[in-house]
Parts: sequence; structure tokens; C-alpha cells
Amino acid sequence: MTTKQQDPIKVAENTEYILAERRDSVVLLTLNRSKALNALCDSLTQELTEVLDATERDDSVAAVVITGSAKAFAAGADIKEMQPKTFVDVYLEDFITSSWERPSTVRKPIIAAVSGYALGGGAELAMMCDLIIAAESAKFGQPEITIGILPGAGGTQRLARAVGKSKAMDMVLTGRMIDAAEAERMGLVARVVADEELVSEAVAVATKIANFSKPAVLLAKESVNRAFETTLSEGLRFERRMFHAAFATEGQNEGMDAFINKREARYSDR
Ligand code: DAK
Repeated sequence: MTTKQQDPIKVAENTEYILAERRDSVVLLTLNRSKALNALCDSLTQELTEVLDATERDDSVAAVVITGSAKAFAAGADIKEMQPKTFVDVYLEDFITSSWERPSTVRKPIIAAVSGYALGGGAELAMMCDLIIAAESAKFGQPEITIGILPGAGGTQRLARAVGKSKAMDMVLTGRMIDAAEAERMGLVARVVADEELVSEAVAVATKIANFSKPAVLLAKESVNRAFETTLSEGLRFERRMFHAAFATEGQNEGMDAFINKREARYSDR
């Protein structure tokens, strides 16, 4: 059964909080609620889920970049929406779980391009992406403790895995914000670039990945993610099988032949 393709740009034409723009095989998604510093209200995360669904379905999309505004990637979940809720409310409705999980299940490579504040759910959204590219102005934090709660979308788990216990505890228990340089030193972000180069750099990285053999990219992404879910020996076994599987792709033969014959590889994505 083939799934009907839906152009993510067309889907985003009906969205208020997500702008989508195509840069060849890369789709650039911009969070568009700058008045509230891109606070991640329910409608925004639902729209993001719909657009990501469409990017997954569209074979012509090879990678995704998510960015925000100059002042804020996203200042967290919407505190005004959360404030009146009780335990029973959030527990019974499994509060915002379904609309928050999509970025972490996307199979295509997905890059967060962060400038300004990435706080609470904003930092968690960035960490759900495969890698974070930060502008010099980026500030990361898990300030939930300052408003009487704790991180709820991976801030105690993905952060601890990314930067270790002591730094994660520092951020989660004090709510302290860190700047881009510290985030890079900690291994939270992959690269720091000048603010004005943020989007072009993130799109360039996404394009570079998009131009490799698609099956190899997906196998590699799946293998790295496996490291966070399993023991070393199981992870290595998984990696070995994925490595063997790469030899069932046309990309393996093409990439190696191109190297040997000193020419550029032309991947068929098969
Ligand atoms: N929610 C709602 N509105 C926000 C907001 C937020 N997180 N952050 C900023 N805003 C709004 C402000 O209320 C203000 O609106 P108006 O007053 O103009 O109507 C506008 O954005 C501009 O903000 P400020 O006036 O505060 O701007 P400043 O430059 O003075 O300060 C700031 C910037 C980022 C330092 C400050 O806005 C701030 O501290 N914001 C809150 C940061 C925060 O505490 N974030 C964590 C929220 S808790 C889960 C999934 C996710 C989550 C939990 C569970 N599940 C899947 C279960 C996530 C939780 C969180 O993120």
C-alpha cells in the first residue's frame, strides 16, 4: 500500500504557528509565535506534528531544519495554558503527550537551529532533534523548577545523557541558563555560529546530509539513537547488522566506486 504524499509546504499553508519553506530537498520549519517568544502552546505543537507528518510522507524531502526567531527558539511550553490545570486534568488527558512526541520519532534527519532562548520545552524540543546548531546568542535552560514543576519532555533524561549527571543536575535543580559557548563545551550543541549565519549554516548541514545515500543516512541515524536505548554490546550488535545491511543498498557500491574512480557519487537513494 502506498501512502498518499502531502507537500509539507501545502500543509503549512493552513498553519498559523509553523512556517515551512523548501530549500531543495530540505524543509525549513520556522516556529512563528514570536510575540510569546514561541511558547509552545497546544496548537503550535499540533501544527508541528502535522507538518512533520507531511515531511515524513514526502519522498522529495530528505532533511528538516527547525528554527525560531532571533530572540527565541522557544521559551518553553505555554505557562498560561498550564497554570490552571490540576493533577487529575493532566493525568487523565495525558497532558500534551501526543503532540510532543513527533519530533523524536521522525526518521529523516532533523536539525535544530537555535538562536535566543531555548528554555524548558524549547530546550527539550531542540534535544529531540538529531543535532543542535546554536547561534552565539543562544541560551539554553530548564527553568521549570522556578515555576514549581520539573521538566516533562525529556529534560531530565535526554539532557543527562547528553551532558552527564552533574551538569544536568545543575541546570534542572537551579534553573540556570547557559550560553552557547558553555553548551558547546558540554556537548549539548554540535556547532556554534554567528547569529546571521545560523539558518544558512543549518540548511547547509542538512543539505550535505541530504545529498548522501538516503538509506545509509537513516541506518546511521537509527544506529546512533540505539546507543541511548540499549547496552553497549547490544548497541554494537545492532550497529554491525545495520553496517551489513548497508551492503544491500545501491549507495554502498556507488559511493565506493565513486571514491575509487575519483568522481562524485550520484546516489539513487536505493
Ligand atoms: N509561556 C507563555 N508565555 C510566555 C512564555 C511561556 N513559556 N515565555 C514567554 N512568554 C510570553 C510572556 O508572558 C510575554 O507575554 P506578554 O506579557 O507580552 O503577553 C512575552 O512572551 C514576552 O516575554 P517576557 O516579557 O517575559 O520577555 P523577557 O525578555 O522579559 O524574558 C524570558 C524572556 C524567556 C526570560 C521569560 O519570558 C521567561 O522566563 N519565560 C518563561 C520561561 C520558562 O519558564 N519556560 C519553561 C516553561 S515550562 C511536556 C512537554 C513540555 C513541557 C512539559 C511537559 N509533556 C509532553 C508532558 C514543558 C514545560 C515548560 O517548558
